[in-house]
Amino acid sequence: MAELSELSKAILEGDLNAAKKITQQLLDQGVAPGVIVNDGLIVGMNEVGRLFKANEYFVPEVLISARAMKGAMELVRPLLVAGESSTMGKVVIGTVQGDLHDIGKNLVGMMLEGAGFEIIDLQTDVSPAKFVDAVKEHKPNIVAMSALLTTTMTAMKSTIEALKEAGVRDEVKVMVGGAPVTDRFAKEIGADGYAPEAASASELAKALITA
Ligand code: B1M
Repeated sequence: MAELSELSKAILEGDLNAAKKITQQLLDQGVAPGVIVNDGLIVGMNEVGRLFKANEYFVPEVLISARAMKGAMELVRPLLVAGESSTMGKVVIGTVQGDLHDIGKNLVGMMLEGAGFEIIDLQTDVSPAKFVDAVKEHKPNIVAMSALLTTTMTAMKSTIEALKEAGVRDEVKVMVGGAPVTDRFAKEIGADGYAPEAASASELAKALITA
């Protein structure tokens, strides 16, 4: 029997093959995809973050762990997104300018997709102008921004300002999230909503489009 703790360990050790194998075993054992993500993958990645902060891990180790996490997430993805099939609405999602962290953003995208939203993923390091262009081109219901750095979360404000300047701010709801982002910060910058993690991001998106 595979254990969630073994999966966390595989992420911590950046062992892609083990991470994929254990994830598949857990799925075969009937462990829910959400439990695999929250109690296995994210637990491992949080430990990576702790070691990184303590200068015990460096960027290469973190990248290898991130690669293992992504590989495992690809196995969970089809199950997370196999939810409602009807289109709830369209979401343009991206990690803000200057920020290359995409694991949380991808997870949020998967949860939204699973909740029935169509996702247009602008990937990482997305400039305010690129968000504006995507809103004009795709006419989404929601713009979803992720930031993992205290130095890049300010780009969320610049993006909202750019949406205003382009005259499209009132055409979309803006939701924000990521480790350094708070509800208070979201209110300060004029976002419509903040979610602390991926599951509540999906609930927030549903609430925003019915508001
Ligand atoms: Co970086 N990094 N990193 N990193 N990294 C953090 C964020 C950090 C906290 C590590 C630390 O010091 N403990 C720190 C930030 C400190 C700060 O700003 N206060 C940091 C730093 C400093 C850096 C660099 C500057 C390091 C350097 O080069 N010296 C550099 C910056 C590069 C850049 O972006 N310009 C850097 C680089 C990297 C890697 C490239 C090596 C790699 C990213 C790989 C990748 O994403 N493809 C990396 C990683 C992996 C991390 C940690 C270890 C893990 C992040 C992660 O994926 N977590 C991270 C430490 C940590 O968070 N524990 C760290 C798992 C993920 C599922 O969680 O992304 O928080 P998270 O997403 C959650 C929620 O936040 C929320 O839902 C998700 C699921 O529950 N959420 C949303 C996220 N977006 C949302 C959007 C929403 C709603 C909810 O609505 C739209």
